[in-house]
Amino acid sequence: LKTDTIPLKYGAHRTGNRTDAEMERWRSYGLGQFIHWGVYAIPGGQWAGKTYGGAAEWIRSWSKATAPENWTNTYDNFYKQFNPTSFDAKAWAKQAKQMGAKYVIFTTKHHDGFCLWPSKYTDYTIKNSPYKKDIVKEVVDAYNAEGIDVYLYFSIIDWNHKGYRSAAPKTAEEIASYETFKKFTRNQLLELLKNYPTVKGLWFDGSWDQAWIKEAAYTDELEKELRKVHPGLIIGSRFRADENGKRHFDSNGKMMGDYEQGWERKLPASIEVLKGRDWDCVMTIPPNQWGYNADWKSSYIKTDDDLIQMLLHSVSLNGNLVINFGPDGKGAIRPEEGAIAAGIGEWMQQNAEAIYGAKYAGLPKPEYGYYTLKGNQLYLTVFNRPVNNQLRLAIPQSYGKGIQKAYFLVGGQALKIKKTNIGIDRDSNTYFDVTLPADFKTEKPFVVVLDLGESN
Ligand code: JFZ
Repeated sequence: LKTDTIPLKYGAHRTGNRTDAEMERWRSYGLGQFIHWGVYAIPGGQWAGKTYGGAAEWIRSWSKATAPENWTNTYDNFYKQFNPTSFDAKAWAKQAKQMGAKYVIFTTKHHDGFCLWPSKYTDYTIKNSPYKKDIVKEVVDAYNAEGIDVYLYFSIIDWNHKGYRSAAPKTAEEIASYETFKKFTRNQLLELLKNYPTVKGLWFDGSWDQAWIKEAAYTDELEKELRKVHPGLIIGSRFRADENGKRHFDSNGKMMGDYEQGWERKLPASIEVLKGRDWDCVMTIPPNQWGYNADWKSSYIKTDDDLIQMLLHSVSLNGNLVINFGPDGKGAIRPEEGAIAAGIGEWMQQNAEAIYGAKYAGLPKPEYGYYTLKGNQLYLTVFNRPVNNQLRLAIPQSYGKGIQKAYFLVGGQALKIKKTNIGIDRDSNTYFDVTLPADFKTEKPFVVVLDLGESN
């Protein structure tokens, strides 16, 4: 047994993965939806004829050199025109359900500090916008009604709070001021859990500030408190640092939180790098835009096939893929995003069996696509169809009884299997040739079910 070498007061609260029902449920999701929405959707990446170069939800931090005059002040008054007349939480939830999402992560408060719920602890909330109504509640209720689990995104960065700072406080005055921010943050988090008791977890962001990193005792205590008031709560590794300033993983290399939250717009190359940890990947549709950006033409927009491939990549390595949507200032999800959701949904309606509850198969990645495993069923989702229509699958002799039956997931048509001795004995493999019918035509990735028979 390996023991911790560095004594820590505020390190990981646990060794290894959680084993409770809530976390098991999280593991079975496969696909999720992220929504970034706030007053940044009003400028949508541009203002007064000028275009901001970065991610649209960061536009408030536009550099003075290129921003319109008096920009921060303009931004901080956008809430007075936040009146999303097209917003329909039920329509969003229906669309997410149709796409096949099992959970949603929703921005309650991004870095600008604007709260989409009527927080008691600040005036900078939806309550003081023309819209007035509690958007977080509408979202939680609508998604829950569709059977979709809700996770609340919460930014530690808060550009609107007077006590917020990025650098560690030094003077007594600074320390006192930061104390007000710490109290405020705790109050808001407890308020969210109290107001929306059905939420399954909190998704933290902006926890990289030196001021926050230095607060190991406070954040350790706060995490414990949040878990206590909301049993089963799921929190990723992007919340706090240990007393040595280590984030995600403590000074002994143990993960702080329930799953690895570092897979942002990137995917692990292999199962090895994950070391058995739970993880999910949050993915934008453009290269790096989370909030609504009016200009979708000047960057590559991922297709539904790109995203389905990322989904298979994730699930085949025991992770979930979370696809981000950025509704506009009126609350509408842009038609292009709607089409992508529909495209993924169409595929999921036929093939989700290979996704939900499916896991890493314990085999090397096949050149044709991705394996996922559930019980005795090995699923091969094919993205690269061989020109000779022979899927040659190398199955190690240690891997159960080998392939007993093969058939298309859609339609159930049986496929011919032949054991093929190709005269090389790499890893003691048995080679199975599964024949695809020559007249089988598809423009989409397709799933071949490989039945491994009853396990002994
Ligand atoms: C953060 C935010 O700044 C951004 O606006 C968005 O909300 C996104 C989901 O989260 O951006 C990050 C956070 C972490 C990394 C990169 C961008 N990271 O760990 O590489």
